[in-house]
Amino acid sequence: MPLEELDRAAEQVLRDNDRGRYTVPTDILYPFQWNWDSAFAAWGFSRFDIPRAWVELETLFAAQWENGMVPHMIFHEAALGYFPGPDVWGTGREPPTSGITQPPVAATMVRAVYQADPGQGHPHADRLFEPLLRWHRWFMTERVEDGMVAITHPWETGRDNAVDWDAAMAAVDTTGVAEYKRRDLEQVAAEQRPTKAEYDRYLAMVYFGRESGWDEAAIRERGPFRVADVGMTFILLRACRDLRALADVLGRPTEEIDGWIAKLQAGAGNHWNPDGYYDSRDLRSGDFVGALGNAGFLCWYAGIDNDRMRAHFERICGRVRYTVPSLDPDHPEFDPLRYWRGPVWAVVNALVGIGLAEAGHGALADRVRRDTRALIEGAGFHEYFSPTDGTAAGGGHFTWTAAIWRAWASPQAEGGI
Ligand code: 9WN
Repeated sequence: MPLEELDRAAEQVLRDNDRGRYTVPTDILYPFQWNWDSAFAAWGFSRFDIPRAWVELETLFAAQWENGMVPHMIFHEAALGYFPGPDVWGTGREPPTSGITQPPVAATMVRAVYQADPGQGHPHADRLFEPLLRWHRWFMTERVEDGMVAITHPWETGRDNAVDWDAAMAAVDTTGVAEYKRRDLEQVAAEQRPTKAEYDRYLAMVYFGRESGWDEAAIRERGPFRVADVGMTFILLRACRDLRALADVLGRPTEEIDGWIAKLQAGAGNHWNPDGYYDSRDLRSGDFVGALGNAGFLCWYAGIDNDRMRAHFERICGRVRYTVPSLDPDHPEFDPLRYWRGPVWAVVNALVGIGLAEAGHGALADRVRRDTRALIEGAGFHEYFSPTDGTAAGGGHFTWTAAIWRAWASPQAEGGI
């Protein structure tokens, strides 16, 4: 498809998945609002419909909990395409939501949408500032341990079945998990999705949260799973920097945010695996998980340059046709088509590419952008792609892949935030 037609086609995907005040990631497979998908959708909309971009972000924050948490899913209407639905989560909210969060890219995307037209954006950014601050404060008080972001469920990371969680997941007891019917397997081939053993554990963690009344203290003390995710730490650090920039333009105080930035910056050092790369850590055992992947390569996006990470990145560039694989191809578990254990995801590519460009690694940044463009040109707006040969996988007509095309990968986009 010619490049200008891809711009129009991307816009069409966003329009087709638009449900009025929020956008579904894709029809049927993901029929609700997802937190970080929505923030990326807003960034995509900002390239051709700024008012709609603000609506997307405002709908997301309307579902914020009193404690500041912004849920990972919001069930605006009943839909059969997804399991586990609202009854399984049992959060007792209206509209119903899940009880966990997702990567906090929203502050960064609020800043991006604001920059698309500061005059128009000012009142919106002003209204969203306090909710963003409260969400970040929730992370800092409930979740940040030794400067690293703790997750209580793999779904919080957006990288559901990444190798990072394998060891901690193995310890999760599934005895209370009864039979259930997965809906995802009606849409996508089983070998491209998480396994049943993984799903049993995802559910055991949801049941624990529900039984605790989604009480953070109980989950922290007795929950079955607690891992410090290198991706979440880098994303929150970057988001705090963008929130600080918003505070500046909005004339708000910055001291509290400065304190968070300092804490997370120091915490990034605790993610450094002595084997020479940024890594996640099991907080119950203190062990590094031993997985280098696209989340670790968010260091530049977080404002941290590192020669050894650059050397790893260059090695991986030589190993795959399309960057950035979600797992190091030299890792024994690398699988080019299984979800977050190898495939390329356009959203993470955009963040890695932006970070590389900002750090002055122009050639590597160009490589990531070129590869993302080639994948979408070759296979369309799919959920994810094989880094080996560009095969499209997962769901099609996918919101965030279309959004990334419009906002960053298209030759018409500027390649920054
Ligand atoms: C669980 C919607 C979401 C993304 C995640 C991706 C996948 C859900 C699932 O889809 O997760 O939240 O059922 O697999 O891993 O990053 O937000 O696109």
